[in-house]
Amino acid sequence: MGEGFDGRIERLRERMVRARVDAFVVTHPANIFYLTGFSGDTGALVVERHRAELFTDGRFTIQAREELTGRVRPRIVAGGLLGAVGRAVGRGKARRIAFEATRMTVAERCRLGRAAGAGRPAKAGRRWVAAEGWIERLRAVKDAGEIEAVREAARLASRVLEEVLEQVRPGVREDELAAELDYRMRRGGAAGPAFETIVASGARAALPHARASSKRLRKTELVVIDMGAILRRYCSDLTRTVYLGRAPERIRRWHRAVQEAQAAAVESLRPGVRAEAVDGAARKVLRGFRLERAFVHSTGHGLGLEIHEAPRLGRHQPEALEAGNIVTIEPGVYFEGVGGIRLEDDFAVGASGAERLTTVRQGILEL
Ligand SMILES: [Mn+2]
Repeated sequence: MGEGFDGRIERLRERMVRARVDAFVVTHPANIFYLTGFSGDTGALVVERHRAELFTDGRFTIQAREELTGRVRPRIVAGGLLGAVGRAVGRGKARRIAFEATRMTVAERCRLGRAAGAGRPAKAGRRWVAAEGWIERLRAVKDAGEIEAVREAARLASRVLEEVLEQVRPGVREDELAAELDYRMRRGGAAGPAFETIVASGARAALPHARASSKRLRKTELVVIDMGAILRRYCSDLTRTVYLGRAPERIRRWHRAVQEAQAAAVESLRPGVRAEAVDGAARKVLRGFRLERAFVHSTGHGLGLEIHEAPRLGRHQPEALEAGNIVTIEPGVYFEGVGGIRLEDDFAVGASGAERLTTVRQGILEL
């Protein structure tokens, strides 16, 4: 895939050099996969300036040998993983050792520090550096293989939603539809849904993160369907809102507002634009409809190996977008006791604009 795993580790090393860090203990599974290709759920990667080792246990001996195609060496340990990692870095020459501060519990951090210092006087000058987002920032810029993987995941989710729209009618339960969506995604090759599939109807559609319930759909209700697939390890994320019947003018206006807000945000997508400006573009349109108070979340988020990752398209996000970012654009409006409307598609940011990866039809869906 693209530059390959060793190239990704080299870019992490450039970041380590800038921070004068000698070793980096990587514990977040998605980050370990991104840097090495190892997909086991138990592992710790130690990246030093001139070598990288993946610590895991005996259950993963074969898998590590098969998946580590780059220069990363597997190291099979018995007993506590972080203890072994701590002892190894404690024996080495590394003075400044970074760890993933947002991915480790306080107890794990203590275990690591104790093991590094065990049996010897505290090494003069050793410092633990709390790194935040170093690898996540690399992951935000996708290579061609990653973009293709998300494109396929987006196409699969889109096709499945189009198929299941035929079953969206009064009388069917929310959780039946969610199960049907999940089943068809798996039949289509997905490892599973990228998150718990949302089917929220009637007043429940006002809850942006509602869980599919046993409620049955009824005529003249809004139904928000938010779903995504994990395919070849990459996620997609897609939302459409259905109206059961012929939508009254008020609903049409809300839908038009959300669709125009989405279009304005998509129009603004290009390298160099600030993430908060993309959010602002959607918000401005909704303000024009006097609906800004009904928009209770941010405009979108990056997606890739995880369903929510950098960059975040919300308020107070000054960082600039880059070619290779993949983001959702998903404005919505929500009215307590009435329902809600959200539209969400996935986009790859390219040099001259955005490519839409999701392929479901747009416009108001009256079923
Ligand atoms: Mn989303």
